[in-house]
Formats: sequence, C-alpha cells, structure tokens
Amino acid sequence: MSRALSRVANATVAETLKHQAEHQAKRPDQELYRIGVTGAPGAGKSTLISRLASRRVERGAKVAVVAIDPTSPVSQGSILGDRIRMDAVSDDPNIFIRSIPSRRAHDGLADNTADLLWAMEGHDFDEVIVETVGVGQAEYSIRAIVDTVVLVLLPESGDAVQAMKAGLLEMADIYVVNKADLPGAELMAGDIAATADRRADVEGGWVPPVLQTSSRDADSFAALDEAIEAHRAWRQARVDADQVRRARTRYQVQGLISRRAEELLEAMAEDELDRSPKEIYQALLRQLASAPEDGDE
Ligand SMILES: Nc1nc2c(ncn2[C@@H]2O[C@H](COP(=O)(O)OP(=O)(O)OP(=O)(O)O)[C@@H](O)[C@H]2O)c(=O)[nH]1
Ligand SMILES: [Mg+2]
Repeated sequence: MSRALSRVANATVAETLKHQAEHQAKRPDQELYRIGVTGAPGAGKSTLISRLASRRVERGAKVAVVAIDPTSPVSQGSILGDRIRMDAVSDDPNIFIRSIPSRRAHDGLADNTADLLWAMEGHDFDEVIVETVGVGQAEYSIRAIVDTVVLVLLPESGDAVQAMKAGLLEMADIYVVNKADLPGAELMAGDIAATADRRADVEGGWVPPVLQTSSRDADSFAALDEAIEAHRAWRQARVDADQVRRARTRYQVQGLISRRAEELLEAMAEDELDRSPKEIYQALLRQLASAPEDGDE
C-alpha cells in the first residue's frame, strides 16, 4: 500500500491513469470503509484518529490512516507532523499510517485524494481513516468520497458559529466537540445538537450524534467508535451502493480532467496565452482529446 500511495502521491495524470489501468482488474468487490475526519488546524484530529484507530483494531479491523497534510503555499513544504502525533499506534502491525503532502485543489481537498483512496483498495485492509484539514469547501468535497464524515470542532473557538454560517453542520454524519476537557464543550455540544436534530426529516432518519471527546478520557472515544458503527449500519440499509460508486467515479474523473487541464495550461508557451480565452480553450480541448497516456508527457 505504501508503494502504491507513493506512486500516486506525486504522479502526473498520465502516471495516475497508467497505475489505475494496471490495477483495475485487481479491484476488490468490497471497497474499504472510508471514514473522513475533518476540522480546523489543531482541532486534535490526529490525536483523535490514533485513539479511534486503536478501537477499530480492537474490533478486528485492519485500519489504514492517511493524513492529507496541508502544503504551505509559502514554502511548498508540507508539515509532516502527523506521524509523530500518532506515535502511540504507529508500531501496531494492524494500523498503517501515512502522511501525504497535499496539493490544494479548488475545492480545498488535495486534488488527488480520490486517486489516493482508489490506490488503497486491494491491499488487505478493511477500512481507511482520512484526515483532512477543513477549510470550508473541503468538507463538502470529502462528503463525495468517504462513507462517514466526522467533523471535529473545538469548544469556545467560534467553530460552531462559523460552521453553521457556512452550512457545514449540514454535511457531517457525526459531530465531535473535541478537547472536551476545556471549558465550553457542554454548551457548544448543546448548540450543535439543536441544529443537528433539525436534519432528521431531511436525511431520512439519521440524526447526527454530537459527541464530546478528550485525549484525557480514553473512554470518550468508545462512543465515537460506536457512532461510526451505527452510521455504517444505517448507510448499509439506506444508501444505494451503485449510486455512491458512480458519484465517486464522477468526482474522480472530474479531478483528473481538471488536473490535466492545469498541466496543459502550465506547459503552454507564454505567447500562446496572448490569444483570446476562447482560442486557448479550444486549443486546450484539442490537447485534452489526445490521451495523456499516449506518451506525450
Ligand atoms: N487539551 C487537549 N488537548 C488536545 C486534545 N487532543 C489533542 N490535543 C492537543 O492539540 C494539539 C493538536 O493536536 P493534533 O492531534 O495534532 O491536531 P490536528 O487537528 O491533527 O492538527 P493539524 O493536523 O495540524 O491540523 C496537540 O498539541 C495535542 O496534544 C484534547 O483532547 N485535549
Ligand atoms: Mg493532524
């Protein structure tokens, strides 16, 4: 899995397509169960994931964790701190952990997250926990590619207000007020629960639970683990797997095309950009039509 991820992490579109063509036949019938954990920087996502991963392993699952790290736009360097913060579980043979520097896409998620998840299939794991830094749009995008979305919020951070404004409280399956050892957690959980309850009719019965967790209280993660199981069972009964698969494929292909368009635009000579947008657009379409796997990289 590590090799597959390395291959896809920095791959061009052509290389990604080549990898996918080679592995398409080996795709398992049963996809990994995908748990997305998102929230503001420093919300405690990595800490929470390490606790959660241990619980999932206790259930008998083989768990992969992939943290999509924000790449600093200034340094282009990625802050690869997650490894360290997950030290508690990094020796467990049933947990695979990998940090991947993200290249930001228009939707805030790394532009190749869908391809990375695709590459994680077929390696004898049961589920994957994906850590992404929420920047608003990212939460909506993660919705498209994972099964269960866990939104991690901080007490007294104004996170809840911000999230409500952005409509983010509409998209998570499970809300976690983390660092509940800090003041304000109870109050905040109440506010969110009031909003979450209103969703019940719209969402066809799933009332998103609002949990409080703290790294200082090991038991607090049991409720999160159970909430994930409950959501998984709910989904299995309610959600059309074919429809989900098609929506994911659509998102993935959309990403491949926009990345390819970006590659081509970047490679375009300066003077070609002196043409009208329409001419450039048409030239780009012609180039897109010649498949990138034909060796024009
Ligand atoms: N008080 C308190 N601190 C916590 C808790 N969980 C994590 N922290 C601390 O919060 C800081 C950030 O934790 P991380 O788990 O790295 O948070 P993160 O959301 O993964 O951070 P990024 O990946 O950088 O966005 C660390 O210093 C943790 O020790 C908690 O439950 N209570
Ligand atoms: Mg982290």
